[in-house]
Amino acid sequence: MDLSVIVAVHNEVENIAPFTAEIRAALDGKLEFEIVYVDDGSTDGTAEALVEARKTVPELVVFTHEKRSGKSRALIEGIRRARAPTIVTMDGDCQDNPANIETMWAQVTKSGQADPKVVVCAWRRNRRDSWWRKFISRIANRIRAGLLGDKTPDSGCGFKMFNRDAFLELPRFDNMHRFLPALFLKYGCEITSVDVHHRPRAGGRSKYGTLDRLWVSVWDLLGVMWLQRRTTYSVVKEKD
Ligand SMILES: Nc1nc2c(ncn2[C@@H]2O[C@H](COP(=O)(O)OP(=O)(O)O)[C@@H](O)[C@H]2O)c(=O)[nH]1
Ligand SMILES: [Mg+2]
Repeated sequence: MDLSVIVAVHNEVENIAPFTAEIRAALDGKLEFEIVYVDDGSTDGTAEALVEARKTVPELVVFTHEKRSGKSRALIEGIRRARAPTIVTMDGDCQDNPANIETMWAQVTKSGQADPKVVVCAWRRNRRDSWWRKFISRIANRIRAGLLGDKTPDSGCGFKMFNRDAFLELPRFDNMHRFLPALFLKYGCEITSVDVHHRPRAGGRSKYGTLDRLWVSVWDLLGVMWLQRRTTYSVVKEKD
């Protein structure tokens, strides 16, 4: 298998059928893949919709959390259970376009095969959210880039491709998904961003209040700055 697509969702019932079908259509015949959904304690019938979608999307694997545990935890559990060496994470609200997976795959496999050190981040230049959401997110991205040196213009974007083992080396904590470029860099990976197509939310509602997200991010930022200073990474070679 080449690629595991990981989608963490909370209350996205309307988006399950269209998005799983769209991912399948984008990859079918091009790559060997699976689509791993982690339903994070949804209360709107998301889990049932996923079971239903499995009838027409045989590559779909579904996990559920009994209790809502947050997006990072859901992504971690999905990635841990993924079967392919390369992972792509996507939001489950149909805003990310599965057609862009190919562009990211081309970056990761530039050397002829999937490079475990390459991390590809999506860059939503034409982001289709409210001006307020875009404004707050631009500030958050700039602060992260300035304080962490994460070399990523859209670090908060949930659409990213990377090596599974490289991810499982990283320290794990709630909200880590917003800091992946900074963490990967510290662990010897190389980061690139590619332009992607972004779309308005197809159905359902956004799960985050903007100001509480910003506030939580300040706290997390301090933690990641500490982690950066306390992380040493070295390449180990066995002597002949
Ligand atoms: N697993 C999990 N996923 C979540 C949670 N909150 C949001 N998500 C998912 O994260 C993705 C992006 O969320 P969204 O509300 O659209 O955020 P926005 O795009 O920044 O407005 C969607 O797939 C959501 O279902 C959560 O608590 N747990
Ligand atoms: Mg969204």
